[in-house]
Amino acid sequence: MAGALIRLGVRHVFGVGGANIEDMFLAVQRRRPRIMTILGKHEYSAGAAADAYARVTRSLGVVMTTSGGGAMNVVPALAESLASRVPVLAIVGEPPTNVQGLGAFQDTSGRGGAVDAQTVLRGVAVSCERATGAQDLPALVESAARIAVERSAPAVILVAKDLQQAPIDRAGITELIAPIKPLSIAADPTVIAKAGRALTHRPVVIVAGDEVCRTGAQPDLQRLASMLEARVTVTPDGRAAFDNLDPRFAGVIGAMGHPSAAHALAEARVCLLVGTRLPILARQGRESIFAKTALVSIARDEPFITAQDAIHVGGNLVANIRALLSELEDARRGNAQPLTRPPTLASDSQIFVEPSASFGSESILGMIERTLPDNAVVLVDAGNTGAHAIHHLRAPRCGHWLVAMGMAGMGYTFGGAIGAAFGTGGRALVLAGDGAFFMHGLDIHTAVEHQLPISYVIFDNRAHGMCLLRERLLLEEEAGYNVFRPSNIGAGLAAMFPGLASWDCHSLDDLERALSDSAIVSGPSVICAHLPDVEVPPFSPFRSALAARGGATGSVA
Ligand SMILES: Cc1ncc(C[n+]2csc(CCOP(=O)(O)OP(=O)(O)O)c2C)c(N)n1
Repeated sequence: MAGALIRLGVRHVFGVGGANIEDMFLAVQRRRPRIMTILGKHEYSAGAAADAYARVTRSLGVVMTTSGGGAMNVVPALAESLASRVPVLAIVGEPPTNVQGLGAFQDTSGRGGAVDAQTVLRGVAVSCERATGAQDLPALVESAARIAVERSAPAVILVAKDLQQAPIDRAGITELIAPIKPLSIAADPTVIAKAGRALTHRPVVIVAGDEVCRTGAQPDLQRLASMLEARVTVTPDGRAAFDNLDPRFAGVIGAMGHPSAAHALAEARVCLLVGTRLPILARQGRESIFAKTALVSIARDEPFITAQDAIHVGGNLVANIRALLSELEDARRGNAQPLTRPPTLASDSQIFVEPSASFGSESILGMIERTLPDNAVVLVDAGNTGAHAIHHLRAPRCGHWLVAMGMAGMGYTFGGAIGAAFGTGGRALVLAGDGAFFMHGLDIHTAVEHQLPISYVIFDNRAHGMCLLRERLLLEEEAGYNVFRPSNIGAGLAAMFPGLASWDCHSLDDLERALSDSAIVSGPSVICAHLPDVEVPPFSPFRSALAARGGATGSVA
């Protein structure tokens, strides 16, 4: 099985060991440095690492867990991978066959009243196979990997301990037949032609999503935007789909978005969705505009919204953008008169507001942005912190922007950063709230262990900030469970992990010093920003509630 992983091109496997998966861990570790395991502190984080590794390398992520608690802990990570369409292979151990259903330790065989891991994991994967014989195990790994990559989703194999230990006939193992690639379904040329005709109207606004980044379609999107003379907006998780400094860039669309993106959409006659299904956070507040604009979509899956005469070009994104480009080029050549009129590019002054002087999320992110390497991976966690980052921080120009929008599970960034750092070899930046840190932050230990280049910034507002604001602004009654006593996360981590560079910051001066000191740290570092208030982030439900009360933006006492 470890050999099959090597043949598949897998170099890092993430997981947590245990009695029913230890043989598999050993088999992988024996093959170092061709392949190695990275021990996570929780199976959710190991799964998130595999998920982020797959997103940044555009290849397969692998996670391994034991049965029982290990198998159950990986569920939320696979759920994120399924909802966000990320190819992950999970290899999950099971107790020896002869004791399954007979009170075996961590029994998840579904026999004798035991929990059935296959039933549970089927709900968060496109395939979940239980191995029945040792000889077929390498083939099982390869076929599950093929399903995961081709369908861009998680696949699981359950392997009993005795099968992991059984000798097999090596001569009987077949080599991997063909390299595995995502399924590439060519679009119907008549649909491409129809899309081309719809796109002759002006102005066009593009809404670009995360699939653009995941398939490396940015250069093709750039060409498409120029050809259509379109303004480009991005979804919250698709910030790296288009150069944020390009004059065509009109900002983020949806609940955490910018007025400039809403204006570009309102002005458009045609809206072209590229690599997004437009989930609710990407369309919130703009539903009525989408309903009356001609809609063309080009993405693997159909959009969640419908409009009259909407056109969907499904299948392989890059191939389909290229087909559309040549269709548009042909149409342009066939027309003596140019079909387009020059775009009127509105000023982007509404996109990026100058950071305010006070010590708040906006000014902190402004300062961080100036230190961000162009090729960094930015990982944005849930809550107010996520909303602020999505609104205020530019995506690095040739880096990655990861937001676990599938499940929006707090704490994804801590495991995710481990996978991102191994996947790219470059710097990862984690932006997370104190609540997210308390959930999964101890995977910083993994970064310390491997001296990974990860910069953690924890926004400590002593609360589950977003939930507190929901109470105050939307429920209009505070039940008193979302506020925490103060803590010193920076000092705490420095004491806990000898040698870890870590700061507690209470002002912009503190932050400036910490950022400049952290610039020379090659491994992990932590900055905990102690926010004076729970701020109201740029999140439309909160802003609307405030406006309805006639209140100002900022913080709510
Ligand atoms: C795993 C999980 N549980 C619960 C939630 C619901 N939730 C959304 S935001 C939030 C609070 C986030 O607090 P924190 O990480 O401190 O960030 P802040 O909002 O304060 O910036 C919660 C509990 C979630 N998104 N994920």
